[in-house]
Amino acid sequence: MKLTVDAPVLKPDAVPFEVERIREDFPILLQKVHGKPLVYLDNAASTQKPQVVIDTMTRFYSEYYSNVHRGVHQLSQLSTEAHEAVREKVRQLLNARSQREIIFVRGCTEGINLVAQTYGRKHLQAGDEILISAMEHHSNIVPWQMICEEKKAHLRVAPINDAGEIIVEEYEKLLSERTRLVALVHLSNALGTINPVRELIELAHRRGIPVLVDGAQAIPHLSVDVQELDCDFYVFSAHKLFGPTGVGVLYGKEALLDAMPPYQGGGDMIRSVSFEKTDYNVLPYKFEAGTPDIAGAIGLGAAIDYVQEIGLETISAYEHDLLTYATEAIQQVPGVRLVGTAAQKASVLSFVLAGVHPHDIGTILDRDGIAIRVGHHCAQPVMKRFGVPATARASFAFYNTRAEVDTLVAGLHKVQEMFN
Ligand code: C6P
Repeated sequence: MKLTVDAPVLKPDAVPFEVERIREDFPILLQKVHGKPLVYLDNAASTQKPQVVIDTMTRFYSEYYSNVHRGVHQLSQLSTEAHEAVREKVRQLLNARSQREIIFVRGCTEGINLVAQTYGRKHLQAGDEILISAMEHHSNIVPWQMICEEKKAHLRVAPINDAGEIIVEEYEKLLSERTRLVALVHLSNALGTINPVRELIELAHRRGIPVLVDGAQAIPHLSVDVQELDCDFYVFSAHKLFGPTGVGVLYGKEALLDAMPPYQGGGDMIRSVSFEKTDYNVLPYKFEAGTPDIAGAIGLGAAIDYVQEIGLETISAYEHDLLTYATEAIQQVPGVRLVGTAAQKASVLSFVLAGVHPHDIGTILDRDGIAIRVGHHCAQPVMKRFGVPATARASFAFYNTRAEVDTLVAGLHKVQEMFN
């Protein structure tokens, strides 16, 4: 059976997408690997950086570097302004109501841990439940297991079908009067499934249960509106959005964040400190202890500007076309089985090749300059669900081309010939 994917199509009035022009913005794409032009198809692990992000961070360090929120001197004023301007860019990107709802964290993983250790610690009691899905990344499993263990609460898991879609009726049945929070991935890194998060959130809200959405993979591919989704928390990492490593964002509804205890203690998160008592700072600073990753945040700002200039709808449409092309092309390779065949997918092609271990696929493709990820993708329960120890995963960004897909498919034919 040939799989096709349903997703957005280019609007007739959309600006034509000049991928070759776009590629010139990413210096690393000119690299050769083992003497072959780099074909970078590991974007779900991390994306490459446009020159403007690199330059913006260099300018910060060479022209106005200083700590933030602490100095009256000019450099500190400039760096504080630049840092806080990014908070506003993130607010606009997510369409959050207020900058107070935008917390800078180290990344998606820290954002989820923050919610587990503050909201979870405050609200969970013995016998309570946290509901996740069977397609979560370890980052959206382990923090909940840790807090559940501490509080003697239970982790419940909504099952997925053979295509890699959450079974909504089963999910609904698992929403109980003991459920204190639902945590779901927006776009699966291991399967490519786009979850119907709006619908899943509404089902939880009908029972008064808040929902955290793991947006690690969605943010570079889909236009996200937290007010429209009505999610209670949304997390993502800058490095998957063409920005630097070391910084990410936790969005939370103001009322929830306000009622949560702080995460870490230290500088910046306080209003006043004495040995007897500490008063905490207002949002968002209450959750930002210590010197933040200032350069990282400034780089994220440049990445957001870059992506928004192209437009997330344009990006989604281009990538949908590329994924459709790749999905059809890869199925021409004898012995390929796709893992993750949801009707709604984006940017990820996970597969196995009969008689070949995924690590061999990855190693052989690398010799031809093709970078994919092989392994469990930090989603071991997903591998177990599909009865495979690992998969090979090609993951796309808007700078990838049909010609690169052809190179991947040719590489897979070569692997197939070598092993069979
Ligand atoms: N997935 C991948 O190759 P961090 O590491 O905090 O930036 O992101 C964690 C994370 C959380 N949720 C999802 C759905 C993810 O895909 C990831 C990161 C990478 O698939 C690295 S394991």
